[in-house]
Amino acid sequence: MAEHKKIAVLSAVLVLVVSLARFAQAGDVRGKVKAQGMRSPEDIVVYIDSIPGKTFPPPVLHAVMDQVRMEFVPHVLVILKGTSVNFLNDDPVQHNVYWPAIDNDRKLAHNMGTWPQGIVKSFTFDELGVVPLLCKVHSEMSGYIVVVPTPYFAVTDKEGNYTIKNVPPGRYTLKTWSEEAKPTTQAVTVQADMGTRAKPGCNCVPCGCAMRQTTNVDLTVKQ
Ligand SMILES: [Cu+2]
Repeated sequence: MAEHKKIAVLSAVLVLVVSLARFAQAGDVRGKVKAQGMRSPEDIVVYIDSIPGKTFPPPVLHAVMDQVRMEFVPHVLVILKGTSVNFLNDDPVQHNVYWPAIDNDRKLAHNMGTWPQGIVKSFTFDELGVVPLLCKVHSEMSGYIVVVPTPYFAVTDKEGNYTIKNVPPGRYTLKTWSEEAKPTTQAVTVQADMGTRAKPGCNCVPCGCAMRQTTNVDLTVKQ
């Protein structure tokens, strides 16, 4: 083959590969978590476990854990490792924030201090695991921060529904964490969708909705 023809063929292949990569877009992983023997399927963390060879820069925006009406809000906050959390106090009384351990490691215990309404204190979570939040002023208060290794996570709603958005095609390990149930693990494959699910009436350039697909994974957790 003449040199210029080879170059032309290679260029065509390259254009095709680039276009395919553009079409193999991320999809959503969603489903329902059944909570056996538990009061509620709410506040269960569902996340994709560490992906070999992949690291994720933490978000610039801080996550927020509020204290309002004598409760940690949200009750369960899930974040990517390295994320900073702003701790707020929205009550007219002083609150404290401390954790006695991270993933049962007492060396990672920390006391953020006690402060009045309107003050914000930040902490960056560089260790993976479950951070049980407590308040030294109000012993009945409790909340959780769950630090996970990927940005692909969700927390279930009251009915146990969850949606993990924008997961690139690949094979992953889906994990759950909940205050009451034992952790579970489940393999999941997110397939590249080449545009076979166009919505009726959708002009898919440039909206791209046809490339989006949903992988359904229902889970069961037990105490
Ligand atoms: Cu308090």
